[in-house]
Amino acid sequence: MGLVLYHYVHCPYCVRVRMSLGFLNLPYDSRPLAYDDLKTPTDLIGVKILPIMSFDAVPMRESLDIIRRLDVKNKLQSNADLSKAEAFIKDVNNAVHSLAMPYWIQTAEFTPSARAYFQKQKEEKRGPFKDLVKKAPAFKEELLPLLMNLEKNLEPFFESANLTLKDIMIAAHLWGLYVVPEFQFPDKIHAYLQSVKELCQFNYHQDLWS
Ligand SMILES: N[C@@H](CCC(=O)N[C@@H](CS)C(=O)NCC(=O)O)C(=O)O
Repeated sequence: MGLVLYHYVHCPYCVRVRMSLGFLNLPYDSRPLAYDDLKTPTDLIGVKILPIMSFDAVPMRESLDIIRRLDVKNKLQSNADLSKAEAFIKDVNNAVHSLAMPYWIQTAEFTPSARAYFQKQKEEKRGPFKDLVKKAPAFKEELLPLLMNLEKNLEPFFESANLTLKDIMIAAHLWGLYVVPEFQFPDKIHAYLQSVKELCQFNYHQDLWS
């Protein structure tokens, strides 16, 4: 099957698809898009939202639907109840994004025009990035108990001896924090994220340096 993935490097929903492709060992054509490229996604699916996976030239959106379609042998248990992973993501989402956004735009993914576009869009919702950076200690404090609680559920994967889609969802959402200066994951969470990374053959920025 011809697989083409359109994605933003920083986007956790896109990262979960890339991690799943790596875990399932599926070759694909990787197309990282600039954040201010409105035309490519709109031409494909009528709206600007990524990830988009093209299956033999037929485009599909929604990360979990894409992953379920890829996981034909259910190696990721992608049809299981994902509500606990969803709940964790909902809890960490604001702090993760508020911490990471000001630094995501400094990475190689962003051209000057994409950076300006992203900042304008996101500041409308979250306020000036410079204020988010000032509030970083509060966001870190908000995350700590959530990460401590996650630690308790690692066996060594999320409530499981084996990696499942829940781990990919959780790891993809936390991954962006690695770009935040002076943010440190608790040791056990860092080890967990690294083992998910290894099993998924995942490399955050590889597409930009190839
Ligand atoms: N429910 C969607 C969510 C995808 C999503 O929110 N993507 C964001 C990027 S992280 C997006 O493309 N938003 C439109 C934009 O940023 O312009 C999925 O799971 O695929």
